Amino acid sequence: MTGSDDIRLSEALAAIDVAQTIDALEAQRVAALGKSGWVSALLKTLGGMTPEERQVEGPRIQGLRAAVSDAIDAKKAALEAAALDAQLAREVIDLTLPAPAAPKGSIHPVSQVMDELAEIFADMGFSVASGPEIEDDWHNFTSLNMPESHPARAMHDTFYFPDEGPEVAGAPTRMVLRTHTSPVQIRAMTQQGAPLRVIAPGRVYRSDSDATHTPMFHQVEGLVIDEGIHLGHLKWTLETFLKAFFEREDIVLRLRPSYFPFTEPSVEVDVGWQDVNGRRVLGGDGDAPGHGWMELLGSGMVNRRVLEFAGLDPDKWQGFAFGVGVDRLAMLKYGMDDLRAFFDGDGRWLAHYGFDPLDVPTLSAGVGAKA
Ligand code: 2U9
Repeated sequence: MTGSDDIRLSEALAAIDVAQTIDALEAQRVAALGKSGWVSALLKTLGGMTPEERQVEGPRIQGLRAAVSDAIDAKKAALEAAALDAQLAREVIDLTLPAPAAPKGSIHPVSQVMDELAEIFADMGFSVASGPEIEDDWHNFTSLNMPESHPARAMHDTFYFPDEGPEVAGAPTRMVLRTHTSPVQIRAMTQQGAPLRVIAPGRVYRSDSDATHTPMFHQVEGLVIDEGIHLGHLKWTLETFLKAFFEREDIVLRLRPSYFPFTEPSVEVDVGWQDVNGRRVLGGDGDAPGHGWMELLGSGMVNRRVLEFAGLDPDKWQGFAFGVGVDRLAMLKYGMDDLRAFFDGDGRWLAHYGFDPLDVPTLSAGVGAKA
């Protein structure tokens, strides 16, 4: 008995040793340790033995079982390691090959210009503020010196929400889609106080639609509040901003008196342009022959009443503010001629006018590096 079992064991171990696959190994496990396997059959004989016989045969048969089982485990580990080695050898990556073409998105010119503006104004100590696009009447109009009956309200072509909104500043207020980003600066003044330097870029809404107007467009407004602020600070800031943005030193500004309810005095800002091969290019003195002026920005000294609405003492604090259309800035700088294409989501337009996502605007590298 013992001798023939030893032969079967060495045969089984030899078969396990030469097994080349997990399936072949499994066949060996079933032949020895499966329900009808020869080791299982030996284990079943233990029940019919005397205690004395069992004391001898028990450890011997268990030894056979352990020898087969250990050999199978060791061979299985070796086969799996060999399979992994083979897979790793197969899947080796050739780093000298060019990267495969991947689908690539692009940065919309509006986002690009907003990033450029944030970079330019950060360099002058401004932070970027944001606020809700659904505004209450008080923040969008009243606090900006446009009471209920003010004609400027009608000029804003406002989208009103039908229901009455919450109480603001002690009176019920209607909700609107903000018509400008000015309420963002009102909130910045009430929350942060003075001194203050912020720009507020974002979407604004007016019920107006033609070739040069879309119901949603983008603005950036800027606000500086400090002691002793005057129009000279305003002019220097806008000049510095426009020179950095258009990447030309010969930007010339012309300030014209104007009217906005939130600024007093108010000035409209024109930029000089010159004719280069039939195209208007910004730069140069607009009064020279072949040159002209283009209206670009609105601005002014913050109205005393607006400072009071925001909780600041107008005898201590003064400020200037300005506003400009971001879409217009993008068109002027990057040469698009139809505003409506900005919002069509046309992949070909985006591929042509979009920017490389990895090309982040920095002042040191030039804010408008084109993809
Ligand atoms: C506060 C006080 C004053 C922001 C200003 C303008 C003038 C202006 C237009 C430019 C083109 C809007 O996009 S546009 O149609 N904006 O002319 N904006 S002053 O004045 C402020 C803002 C906030 C607290």
